Amino acid sequence: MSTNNSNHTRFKAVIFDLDGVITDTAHYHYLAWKRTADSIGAPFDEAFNEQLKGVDRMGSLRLILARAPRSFSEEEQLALADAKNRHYQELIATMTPRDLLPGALEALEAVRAAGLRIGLASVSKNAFTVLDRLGIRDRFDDVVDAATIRNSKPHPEIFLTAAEHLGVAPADCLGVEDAAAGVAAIKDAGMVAVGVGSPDVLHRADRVIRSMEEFDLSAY
Ligand code: B16
Ligand code: MG
Repeated sequence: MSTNNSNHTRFKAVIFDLDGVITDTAHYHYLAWKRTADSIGAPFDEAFNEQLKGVDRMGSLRLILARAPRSFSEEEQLALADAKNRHYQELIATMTPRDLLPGALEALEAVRAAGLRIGLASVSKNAFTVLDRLGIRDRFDDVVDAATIRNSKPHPEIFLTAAEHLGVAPADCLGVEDAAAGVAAIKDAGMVAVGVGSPDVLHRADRVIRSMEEFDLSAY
């Protein structure tokens, strides 16, 4: 465990992704999309799911439907997205503070101890519910409301919005992401990117750590 309380950092803010960084809701998204995809005969597995990380709900559905055996009307698409979201909400309703990923809380504490601002950049419209279930909403100076974001990751909009809300220049922000689309969003926002996961997937990240337990503010 190398999470570090050092004040030696050149950054003024850290902006975290939620799914896959703070908690493993990525798995719940997978389960909910898998059931939807199975119901319409569209192929779906963990590898394909990787492409959906950081992509908003309708964008994810479009990627799934591109592999489905028939086309779907707009009305059918909305019904499918709604069914997925209801299933996802059933799954996250069971979450507790025990669902914080190892090292996530320590990372938030280290950033706070170093006197930096803390933001959350999740395109999930369920992010506030998840933060409340985890009991950590008040640890963020700003949580971007996904409903106000027009462009999903990999577009940099959500990270730029978080920086603006925090009153910090993008160049002074460190972004933390588990998805390739999210790392691209951080880099295109002009920030330094920490990837959490595999270097093969997160090749645009400035540094990749295997888990949040390796997060070290003084390493960048
Ligand atoms: P919702 P992030 C993203 O959150 C997920 O990675 C992505 O898989 C999901 O489709 C998206 O949120 C939308 O979520 O359906 O709850 O609005 O990675 O930006 O925290
Ligand atoms: Mg994520």
